Amino acid sequence: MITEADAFADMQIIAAVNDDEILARNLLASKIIRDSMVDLKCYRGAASASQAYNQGLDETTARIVVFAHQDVFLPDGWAGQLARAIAQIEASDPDWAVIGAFGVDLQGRPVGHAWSTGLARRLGGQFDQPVETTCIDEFVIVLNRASGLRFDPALPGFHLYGTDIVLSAMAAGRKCYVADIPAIHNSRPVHGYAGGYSDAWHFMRSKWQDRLPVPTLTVPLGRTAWPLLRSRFKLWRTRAQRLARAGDPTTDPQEFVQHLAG
Ligand SMILES: [Mn+2]
Repeated sequence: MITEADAFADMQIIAAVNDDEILARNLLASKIIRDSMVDLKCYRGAASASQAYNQGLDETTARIVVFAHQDVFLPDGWAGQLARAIAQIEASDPDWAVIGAFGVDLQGRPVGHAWSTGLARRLGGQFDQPVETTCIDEFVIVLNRASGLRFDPALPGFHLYGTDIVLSAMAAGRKCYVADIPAIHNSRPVHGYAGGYSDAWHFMRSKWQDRLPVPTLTVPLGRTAWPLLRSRFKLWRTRAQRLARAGDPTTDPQEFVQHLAG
């Protein structure tokens, strides 16, 4: 049984940072980091999430490596919830690879527990047992370092690396899970799927062509570019409505924690 103290002792938190104000308001304000219970290493100026995260992996020996966005707030007690989730998973699967807070289950249904400020709503809700997943949201990625997994240095930019690390784990014969480790994603609404997103999507579609179609939390990977075009059109069409509905990401994330209960 892993206690909260054990979890703290062998855990490293890693973040790719490009805005220190957002970092200070969210991740740095989390109790486990504020009280130095777990060490945080920030990587600035990286060309891609993979580059920042692999450097983080190279510079830690911790058993549990948590990759968190700069705009994520980890509520008080979060590490204890993670320790409990790891214990639940290791009771049947000591070789687990990745745990996320939100993702898609084996039937393609969304599963997890989080608050999204960009969507101004809670995603999912409380659940007991961790659920096997085929793809997780990038805002929190927990990696079992013993899995030997790394992020693909060829995946460009800052999108779809949650899907990629899970598909890589599955290709290596390991399982990934979504657990009830709720966090606040103090995000801005998605602006579009052009540019960096499009580059990552095309890379992923080509890399995983033998597994298509692949669900993701944004645009599913398919044999043609049609899903991407359709999603870009839908985002454009709903832009005003989505921006109007979005929460204010400069809010103290502690105010959103109440929405995680129940
Ligand atoms: Mn984010």
